[in-house]
Amino acid sequence: MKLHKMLMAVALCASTAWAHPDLSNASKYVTTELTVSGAVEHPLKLEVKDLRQFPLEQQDNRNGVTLRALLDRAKVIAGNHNDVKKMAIIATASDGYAVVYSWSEVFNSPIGEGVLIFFEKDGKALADDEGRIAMISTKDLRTGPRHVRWLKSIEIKKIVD
Ligand SMILES: Nc1nc2c(c(=O)[nH]1)N[C@H]1C(S)=C(S)[C@@H](COP(=O)(O)O)O[C@H]1N2
Ligand SMILES: [Mo]
Repeated sequence: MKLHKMLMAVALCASTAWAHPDLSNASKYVTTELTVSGAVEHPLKLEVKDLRQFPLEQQDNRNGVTLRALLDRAKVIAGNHNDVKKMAIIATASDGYAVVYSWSEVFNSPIGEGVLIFFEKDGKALADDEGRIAMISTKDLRTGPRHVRWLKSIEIKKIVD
């Protein structure tokens, strides 16, 4: 194999490994607490027992709370009327995986209704491959990419001046 082809093969393997969750080490990534921080009036630190205090939402076989409900509680800080439209919501997992939503997507599009932070599947606590707290956007065309296992934090950030 020529060198550049070999390097390309190595790069491809590496990116594939990064794209897929490292399920063989799942137990070391398990999270039990979720923080909500950034541009909010009330930063939150929530364990599953705290998440249960929110209105429970069931979608398919998952039980949890909507991202909307959490952000309503945390109260996004908007200096002026147009600030929210410049905001991103970043959900990060303990293995470094992260996905982004826009404020408008969550609060002013049908996608928002399906963005679920969940802690039960089929009535049972999440297993180590997701647990104990995870997130999914059930209305995405492909739900794999924004299925965040081992959810650790949600940060709200104004990303445009
Ligand atoms: N924490 C974490 N979650 C993750 C990933 C990851 O690397 N780390 N990979 C994502 C990707 S790219 C896909 S396709 C799905 C694969 O699993 P699923 O199809 O069961 O959702 O997990 C997603 N969730
Ligand atoms: Mo993926």
